[in-house]
Amino acid sequence: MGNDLHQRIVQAILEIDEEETLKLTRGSLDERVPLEKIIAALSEGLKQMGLLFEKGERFIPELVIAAEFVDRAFKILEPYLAQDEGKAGGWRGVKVVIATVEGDIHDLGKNLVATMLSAAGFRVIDLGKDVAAKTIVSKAKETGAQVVGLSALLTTTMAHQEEVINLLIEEGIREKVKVIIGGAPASQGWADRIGADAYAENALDAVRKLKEIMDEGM
Ligand code: B12
Repeated sequence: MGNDLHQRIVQAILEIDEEETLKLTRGSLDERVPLEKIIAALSEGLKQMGLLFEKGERFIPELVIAAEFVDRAFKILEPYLAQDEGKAGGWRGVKVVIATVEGDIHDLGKNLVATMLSAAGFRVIDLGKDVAAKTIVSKAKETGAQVVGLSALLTTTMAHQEEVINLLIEEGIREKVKVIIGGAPASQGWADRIGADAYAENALDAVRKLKEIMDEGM
């Protein structure tokens, strides 16, 4: 994607211009801009909204509206994501329970990760947002999931990622389950500290990392 298109998408989001954002998203697809780049531009727009929000230059209702139409833009990309990754095959049967942790209602990033994992052939069980640790762990047990994916976007909720890992240990199933974490405040350092198996900074990275760790475990 030329810098220009990237910048125009970011700008459209900052101006809370749904029509322009969706038009540019479709236009990028027509121009065969790599999906990774379109996703990066849409995510960057939201990230900059977050920074303006922090500075008091944007407000919650604006954040909500922007998040909703960026979600619609992601939905436009969905069928293409499936095409992109579906060819890889081979991952069918690997079950991933994914959720945004308790107290946290941010789910756009988690949804994107779930979509990309499904497209890559993983069997994704999406528990949604604001999900308690015990629900996540009991669902992992019940479904025999080999992977648990945990999203947290707030510094106040990331501790629940650790809580889930501790509960997996308590329930005696930690060895059977790989844990991958993500979300804005998460990092490789945080993953190491809480004993997660992997950290991914975006949805593509999540697919890559999971394939890697499932390979090692096979
Ligand atoms: C959109 C948004 C919202 C929307 C969420 C809508 C929705 N359905 O998700 C709304 C308006 C509801 C919202 C609410 C709030 N928000 Co908000 N929000 C954002 C914003 C602007 C963008 C997040 C986003 O969707 N990004 C786009 C997606 C695609 O990217 P992503 O989430 O990072 O996901 C990618 C990676 O992180 C990774 N990933 C994500 N999850 C996972 C999971 C796994 C398993 C893996 C492997 C990878 C992975 O892959 C994803 C895809 O590439 C961020 C800013 C930011 N820098 O993130 C603030 C931000 C996260 N919010 C913030 C705050 C403070 C809030 C509120 C507390 C505000 C308030 N006072 O009410 C509430 C919290 C409510 C709650 N209890 O959860 C702060 C958090 C600050 C902090 N340090 O904790 C931020 C950073 C904004 C800021 N700079 O101040 N928010």
